[in-house]
Amino acid sequence: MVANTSPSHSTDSVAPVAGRTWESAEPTRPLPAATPRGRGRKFGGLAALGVIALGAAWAGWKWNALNPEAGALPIWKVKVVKVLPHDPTAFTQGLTFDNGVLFEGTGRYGQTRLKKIDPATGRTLAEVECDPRIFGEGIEVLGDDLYQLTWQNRVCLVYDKTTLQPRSKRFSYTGEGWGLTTDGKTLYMSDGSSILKVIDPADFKTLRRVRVRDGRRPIENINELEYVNGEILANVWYEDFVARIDPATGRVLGWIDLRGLLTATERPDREMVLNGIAYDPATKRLWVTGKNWPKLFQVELATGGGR
Ligand SMILES: [Ca+2]
Repeated sequence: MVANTSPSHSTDSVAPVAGRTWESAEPTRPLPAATPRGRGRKFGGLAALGVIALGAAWAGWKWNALNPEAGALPIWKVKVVKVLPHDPTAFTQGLTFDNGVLFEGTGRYGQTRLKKIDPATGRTLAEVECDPRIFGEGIEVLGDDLYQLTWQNRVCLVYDKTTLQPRSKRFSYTGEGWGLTTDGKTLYMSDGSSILKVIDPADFKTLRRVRVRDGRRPIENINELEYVNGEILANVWYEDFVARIDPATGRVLGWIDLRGLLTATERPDREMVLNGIAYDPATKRLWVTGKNWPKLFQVELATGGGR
């Protein structure tokens, strides 16, 4: 299908948010600490070393320390049940299951698409191109609607889940849109920070927020989401570990180790991150994939959660 460029679906009317909002106060994509250059004139050698050490520690804590194996929480390995083909041009931002079909939403301006996939074969059943002015993010099906977040367009588009055609209704929000899932009543949305927002699907108002924490440590860059049996599974940007989160408190209950699903040859680009989790509660099937991955995996958790 052709891209929808009709004025009724324009994203231009969404006004930018003025002022400092609660969301904008969140460190959505913090930059690493600047590398100190040269020798500071105001500091002695020891003081400069201390500043460097503190900066390095902060940067490491922020960026390199998502190391569940060094923590106290249980880690689950997975068993691959089935390997399906996945479109390597799909910059996967959302994956979900509804009524026998996998739904996938992709991102990037001019390349954002929605598709239906046969979970038995990986075959594409239907596909539409979205408005080229949006950068698609997380998707979720609730009732007859398919919700699609956008990265920085600050709008959630709503589609007919059967035809994948856009509806007239849409919602604006502040901040970025990353992942989306549902418990069947409310939506859960991530924005790249450690915050999960609980959203009323009727008006997209935020009902409450929880901060995702492993112990005392906030987990930033929460990405694609999937509600599974009272928990939320969450991709973490650039990580191959999926967090199991208590949606009531944000507490991380454990981690799922998905390292090694693709070989280094199959995954030559650092941006080919794991991003996409879908679950069918009726058959307990769980699928995962990633951005531009050539494969879609049906997996099951290995028993235990031991170390
Ligand atoms: Ca999902």
